[in-house]
Amino acid sequence: MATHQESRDRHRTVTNAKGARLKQDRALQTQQSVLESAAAVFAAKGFPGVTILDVAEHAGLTKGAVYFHFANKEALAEAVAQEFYRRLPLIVEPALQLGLPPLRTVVEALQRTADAFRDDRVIQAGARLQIERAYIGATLPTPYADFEALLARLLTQADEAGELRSGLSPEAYARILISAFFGAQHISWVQSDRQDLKERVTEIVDAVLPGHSPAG
Ligand code: LUB
Repeated sequence: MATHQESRDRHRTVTNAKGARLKQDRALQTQQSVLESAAAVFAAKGFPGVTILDVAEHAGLTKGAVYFHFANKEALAEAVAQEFYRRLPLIVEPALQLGLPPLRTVVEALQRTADAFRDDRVIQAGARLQIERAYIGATLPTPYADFEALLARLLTQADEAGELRSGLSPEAYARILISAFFGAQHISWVQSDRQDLKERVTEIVDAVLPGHSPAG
């Protein structure tokens, strides 16, 4: 059921541009809060077990308020997955600005991503929704491809700087790192709610990229 506020949002006569903008800002804030709540409950319970009522209660809204912004649970899953893929490069971006040598940049990017998997519900939900994609009647983005391409780009720079020690291609390193990262975050989720993920990622980069630290 729509609240009175939403009915007003929908049917109000626009009296001036500022008022309209404030309404729009509030609607966007509510939509964002519904998305964050959906992420929290998807991350905790998984797509099949979640109801729109769970999302509404988590957000402190009515079911109608959730339906005002998202047509159904599938639309919510799609929006959360899209936000997951919007955020991944934003998490890596600051690591690229540090002016580190290419291989150290890769390590920094993976460590920041590990922190986000530990702390960010949208990231956790995105990973869980992708493993549950067969049960979701919506089109989720293709998993792994973008992050693998991002790693391959950084590793190509490392290769050009002579930092890759073995004869493996940057693309092979990217495949190995994404496989290891994905496995580590999954096992760490199951075993410790990802509390030990950063240590696991440090182990991975030390083993796979022994040249990443000056001492290595
Ligand atoms: C990332 C997942 C989980 C890969 O890129 C993706 O599609 C990913 C989907 O389940 O982790 C590692 C960053």
